[in-house]
Amino acid sequence: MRKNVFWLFVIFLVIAISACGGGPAGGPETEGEEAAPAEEAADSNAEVESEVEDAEVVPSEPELAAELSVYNWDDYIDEELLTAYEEEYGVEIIYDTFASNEDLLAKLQAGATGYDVIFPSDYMVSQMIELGLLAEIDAAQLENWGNISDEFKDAPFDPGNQHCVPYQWGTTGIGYRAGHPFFDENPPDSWAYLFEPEILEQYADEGINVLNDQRELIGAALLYLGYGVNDTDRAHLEEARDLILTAKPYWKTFNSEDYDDTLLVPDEVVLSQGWSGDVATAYWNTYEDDTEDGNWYYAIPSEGAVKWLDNICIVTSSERYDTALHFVNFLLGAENGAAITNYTYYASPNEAAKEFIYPEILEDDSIYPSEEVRDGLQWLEEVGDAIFDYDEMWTAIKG
Ligand code: SPD
Repeated sequence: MRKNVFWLFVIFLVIAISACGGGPAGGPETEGEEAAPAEEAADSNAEVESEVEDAEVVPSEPELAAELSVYNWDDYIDEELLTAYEEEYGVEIIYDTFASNEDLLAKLQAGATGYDVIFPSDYMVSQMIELGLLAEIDAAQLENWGNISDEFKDAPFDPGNQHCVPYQWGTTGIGYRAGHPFFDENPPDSWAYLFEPEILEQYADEGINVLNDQRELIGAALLYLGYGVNDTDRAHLEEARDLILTAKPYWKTFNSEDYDDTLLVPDEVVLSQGWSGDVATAYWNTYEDDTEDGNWYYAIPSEGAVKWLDNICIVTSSERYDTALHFVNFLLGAENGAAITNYTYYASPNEAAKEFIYPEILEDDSIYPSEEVRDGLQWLEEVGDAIFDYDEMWTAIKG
């Protein structure tokens, strides 16, 4: 009788152990179910059986979650691409937009969860890495990684692309209304056209917009004053703040979100600090076949300007990491990279995409400036604790 109880106990134990080894991983419930790594089996037969089960369930594509939450700059992707991904892979994309790197950071720092894929710029990537907000990736393992030009890999803000991959790049300059009598005579090739009252007086009543972006606007003021865009000297930052406060009464709007569509195209302003692709969008959205021209031109000021690279990253708190990575790889496809640029008019770091990008975009030197021009531009970098001074100046500027 005692022997029977012993064997019953052994049978119970074997069943219990094999039940543990063959079950699904206890991963987040939103990610697709994945096979768990084989537990150590009670005997060699159980081990072989467990391996066979695993071999049968490992999919050639990762199993994808039902949803993916993507948080991007406003108007920064052809939404048909999102639909294409949804239809091809059965993943519903929850899409939301932000207006600046600082808004994105504030949202994540405020504890927003649920975002999977985000698109911060260069300097913000390093800040977010330090804050532990970005998940690690192995970019080299992505099937489409080879499409990205070497020029944009391994940037100082994310050595070895351990967290992000390049998305789009561009410059920050001045957009101005073509055919305007003052600009016909005086193309605005200096930040003076944004900051000098005696110049601003010539067209302020027709509307001027500046980017609602603290690093970009303070950076432009620093350049005009002869300093670098990453200056951390408090006295220089105060000078930049004062220059901005003097010019501010001449400005109509602070808008970096939808200024191309709401201000430039409908002629609500005649001059705007702007990002290359947004001004190009305004140009092409006002293009007339008979004149073979659009209404908005772009200039890079002689004192220098910012060049920037936006990136695709996965947030640390993502519960759908495999799906996020799958989506990142999808965006790096050659034709998908081209679809993004053909929609946004920003330059693509995707070399393989060039074959599919419209020639008029590739030939437009306001979108793809010459190497010589690019060499004269500056990257925005993280400024360490001086960010508190920048914040203080920004509060005074916006107050
Ligand atoms: N409309 C989309 C604009 C995206 C621009 N990103 C620019 C970042 C520059 N610091």
